[in-house]
Amino acid sequence: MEKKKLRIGLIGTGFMGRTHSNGFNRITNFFPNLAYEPVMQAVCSRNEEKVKAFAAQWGYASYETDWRKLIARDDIDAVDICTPNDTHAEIAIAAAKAGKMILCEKPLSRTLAEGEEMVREIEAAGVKNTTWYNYRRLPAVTLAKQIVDSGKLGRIFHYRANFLQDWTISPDLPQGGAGTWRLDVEAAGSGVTGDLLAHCIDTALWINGGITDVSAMTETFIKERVHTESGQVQKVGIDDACLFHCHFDNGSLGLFESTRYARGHKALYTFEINGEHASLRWDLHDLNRLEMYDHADESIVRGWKSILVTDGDQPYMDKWWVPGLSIGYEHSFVHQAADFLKSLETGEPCSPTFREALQTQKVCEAVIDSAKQKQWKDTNVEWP
Ligand code: 4PW
Repeated sequence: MEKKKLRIGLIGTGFMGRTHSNGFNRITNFFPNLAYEPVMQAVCSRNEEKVKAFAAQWGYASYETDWRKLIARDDIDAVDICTPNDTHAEIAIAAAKAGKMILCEKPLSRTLAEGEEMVREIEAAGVKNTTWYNYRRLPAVTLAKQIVDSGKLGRIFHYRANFLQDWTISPDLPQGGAGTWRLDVEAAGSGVTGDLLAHCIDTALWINGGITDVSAMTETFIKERVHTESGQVQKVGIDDACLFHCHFDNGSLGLFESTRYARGHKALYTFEINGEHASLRWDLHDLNRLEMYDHADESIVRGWKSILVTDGDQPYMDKWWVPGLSIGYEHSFVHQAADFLKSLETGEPCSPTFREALQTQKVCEAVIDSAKQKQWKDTNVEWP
């Protein structure tokens, strides 16, 4: 059967441009039953020499140096936004007005107001949309969701998550520009809250449901940095570290921590869920393993068991190798791209939609406000 084509226009050729391109490139070989196939139609970035090389390396048929031109093209069906956060709203809204489907890198936006405008415009245009919260699509994380949904844990009491890094400890690191835009509040919107905790919040909402209110503290350890473009010393506006606790709709308590100042940790994302009958825990550094403690086990063998998620009947694993052989970080993007194509076939939304990603923005904004005002804040999350 001849496949229908989804012609992709990718904007941004940084780290995320590579992960998404790799995702699209691998779909057809590993998900052969999908009715749609991605076509690497065009890639866009301001630097012509770089974008030309990127197009050749990743198999794009053409390139642009102005995103408006890419959006105006008739031969693009879906726009994939991999640019810094300060450009998401403008590009997404223009793409929606041009009738394109949109895939947007996380976080959806810098602020809640920006995200709300995006959701309004995208929903008014009626275009298909999704936000890349890739960690959901790691097989062990999806398995954790399936186990919680099955009711095996019973009533949930606790959800805790960490996302720890150490790459910004040096005061000599500049803010702004390629590579360090995440340190510039103008470009990023926030620090670890939007960049790292947003992942933890997205996974938590998906697995454990709505978050009602939060109490947070943030810290900016390095107060001034040189701006890459102006060369001037500027005040640092981002949160270097953030800790918050919260209530979930289901009555459980949440505890979240993120920092870029945990020496020795590069990208340590972990979560643990404690229920009445069982607990689960997961660690990105051992991403195919899900640990589970089941109180229903016979007492003499009761303990934490380690599930290596590689069997064909576990999530996504019928697509890859044979039981016992692992996949990695990059496959979470392959899975999200494949799920997006599948959603074109079924007509179902591809979660997290912009509206779902907006709920994560609500939590992020409440966290930042709570830390600033030293007060508990309601999130007004609507979940599901
Ligand atoms: O989205 C996050 C990034 O901005 C990532 O998952 C890890 O932390 C890797 O880079 C940053």
